[in-house]
Amino acid sequence: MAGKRVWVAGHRGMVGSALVERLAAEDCTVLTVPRAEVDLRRQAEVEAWMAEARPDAVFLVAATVGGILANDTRPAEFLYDNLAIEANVIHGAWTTGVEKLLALGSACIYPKHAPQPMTEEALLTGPLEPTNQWYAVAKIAGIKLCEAYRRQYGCDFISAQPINLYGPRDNFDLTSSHVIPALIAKAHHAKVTGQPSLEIWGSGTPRREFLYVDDLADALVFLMGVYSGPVQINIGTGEELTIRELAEAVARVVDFTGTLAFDTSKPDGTPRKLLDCSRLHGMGWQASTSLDEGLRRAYAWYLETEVASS
Ligand code: GFB
Repeated sequence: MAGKRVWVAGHRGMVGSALVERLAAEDCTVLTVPRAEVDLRRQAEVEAWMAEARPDAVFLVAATVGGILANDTRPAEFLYDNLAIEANVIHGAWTTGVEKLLALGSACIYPKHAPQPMTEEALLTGPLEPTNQWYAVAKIAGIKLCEAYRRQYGCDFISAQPINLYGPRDNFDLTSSHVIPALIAKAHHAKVTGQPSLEIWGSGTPRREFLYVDDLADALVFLMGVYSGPVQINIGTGEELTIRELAEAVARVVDFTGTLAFDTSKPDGTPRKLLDCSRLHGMGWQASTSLDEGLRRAYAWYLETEVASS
C-alpha cells in the first residue's frame, strides 16, 4: 500500500475506526467520507465520489450490523442495506479502476450445522442459521461479487470473514448489540445498582469464538498486502467458549459478583461457531490479544465513553 490512496468505506464503525488507526502505521494516504456526504446505499453518490476521490485500494468494512435480536427483527434492513452497499462500492471500484479491494463479511455466512471448525469450503453446503440468514445472504453476495468481478473483469477483489468481533467503539445498546457489549453493559449496571443477578439470553450453552477488533484490523492490512484469490479467508483466534463461560469472564473483568440468570425465552442462535483459520495461519498471521485482555480494554472504553457521558 506504500504511496497508495486507501479508502476505508465505513470509517466511523468499530472496525473502520480500528482500521484507520492501524493504517496510520502504513505509508499510505487514508481516504474517508462522512455518511452525510455519501450514503453508501445510493449508487449515484458512491460512483460520483469514487470517480472524484480515485482510491487505489478499498477496505469495504461498512455494513448494517447487529446482534442476534436485531438480525432477527430487522431482516429488510440487514438484507437491503448490505446488498446495496456491497453492490455500489464493488461495482464502483471496477468502474473507477481500483487496483485492490477487500470486502469484509462475517462467519455467519456458513451453514448452521457446518462441521466445526468451519473451513472456507463449508460455504453454501447447507441451510443458514434462521436468525441471521438475511445478513448472511447479503454477505455471501459480497463474496460472490468479488469472485465475479475477478472472474469476468480480472479485478483483484478479495474477501475476508471474521468471527464475532468486539472491542472499543462497539455498540452497547442492549436491543441491537452483540453479546460481549451487552454483557459488559448489563454486568456494569448490575454491579453499580447492587442487583443480585445478571440476565443472560438463551441457555448459555452455545459456543462462540471472539476476535478483538485491533487484531482484525491488523489481519485486514496483512491480507491486503499478501493475498490475491477468489476464496474468502477466515479470520479468528481458534479459541472458543460457551456463553456461560463468557458471562463468567465478563463478570470477573467488570467485578460483578452476583449470579447468572438464563432467559431461555430469548434465542440461542447457532449452536457453535468456530472458524478454521489454517489458510490465514499458513500465510503467517495469528491473533495476539487474549480474550481477558480484550475484555479489559473494551470495558475501559465503555467506562471512559458510555458511562462517563451518561
Ligand atoms: O452476539 P450475538 O448477538 O450473535 O449472540 P450471534 C451470541 C450468543 O449470546 C447467543 C447469547 O446465543 C445469544 O443468545 N446472549 C446472551 C446474548 N446474552 C445476550 C445479550 O444480552 N445480548 C446478545 N446479543 N446476545 C451474530 C449474528 O450471531 O453473529 C450477526 O446475528 C453476526 O449476523 C455476528 O454475524 C457475528 O453469534 O448469535
